[in-house]
Amino acid sequence: MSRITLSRFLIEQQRKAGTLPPDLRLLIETIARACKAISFSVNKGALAGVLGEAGTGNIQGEAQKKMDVIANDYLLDANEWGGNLAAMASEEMELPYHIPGEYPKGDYLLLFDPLDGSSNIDVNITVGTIFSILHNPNGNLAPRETHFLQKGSAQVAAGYTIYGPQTMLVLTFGNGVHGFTLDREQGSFVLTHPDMHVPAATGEFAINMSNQRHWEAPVKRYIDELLAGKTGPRGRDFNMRWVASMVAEVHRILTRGGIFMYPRDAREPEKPGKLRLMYEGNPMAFIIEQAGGLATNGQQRILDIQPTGLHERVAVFLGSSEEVEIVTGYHQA
Ligand code: AHM
Ligand code: MG
Repeated sequence: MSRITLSRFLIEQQRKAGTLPPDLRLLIETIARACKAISFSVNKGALAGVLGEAGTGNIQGEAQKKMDVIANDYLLDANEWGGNLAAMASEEMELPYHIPGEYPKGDYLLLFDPLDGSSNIDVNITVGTIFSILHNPNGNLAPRETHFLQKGSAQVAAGYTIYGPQTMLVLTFGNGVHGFTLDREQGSFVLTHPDMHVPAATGEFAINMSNQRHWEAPVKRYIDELLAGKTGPRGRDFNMRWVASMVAEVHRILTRGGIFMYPRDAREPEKPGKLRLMYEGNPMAFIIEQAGGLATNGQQRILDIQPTGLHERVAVFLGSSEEVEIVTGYHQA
């Protein structure tokens, strides 16, 4: 059978009545094109002079890498003229980016973390791009910030691109999760991982253990039980991985199961965690749920949280359903 490129996959989905509107298909193709450009820059690294610090900070007060800025610009440039968007919002920009007056507008909103895990870029470890697509409740008129503040359950599509040994695009528009590998010779994404599924059971967890002393009691209890191994309450050994790139952790979980956690901690008690709801929590929760896993903030389903700010944080517990249920249950106890 001939290879199914991203374009063919999307066109075939569009033909299945109602599953994928044409303007959403074009938007996904445009995002994929921008991610291809990011992939080539990431791959060139020092050869293209794209490693190191940008010398600027973002709205979260984090130092930006050159590649954070480059990836953000690629996504803005590729998407501003396509006619499918009302506006964009990025982890790297304080305010929404409105489509310049000379271009036609569409009624979608695009949100992204242009280079997730960017602390890894200079040491040649996997990074990624995460994106989320919403309808603009204001139609194709310029949205206000409040129009972005929709629950994750309202997302029409979400995905990520992982820049690892292979570049892959993993996508959902509410119809399962599908993975495409970039064929560099042909310049196209090819369907290699249809219907990705997170196994319900796992023996692998991911958390930054160096923060252990700052965690809340339910998280301490859960991790203590995993670490106790065969002789503890779980009666078996668990293995740990921590890449410090959420995209890499989620991709591993989609491939072989696992649980990923970034809990709230006592270092910044006013913030419910490190990760951002709109750019990381919601799109990854949508993908994980579509693949049969679960995603909560310990209290509730991430996709049910009503956002109150574009850059708000969220505690994240996601992955294999049996484990996410246990740690979420400990928060209710
Ligand atoms: P970033 O979007 O600024 O790269 O930050 C998010 C990243 C996640 O990819 C990863 O899970 C986490 O930060 C790692 O944090 P830590 O350095 O505390 O382990
Ligand atoms: Mg990130």
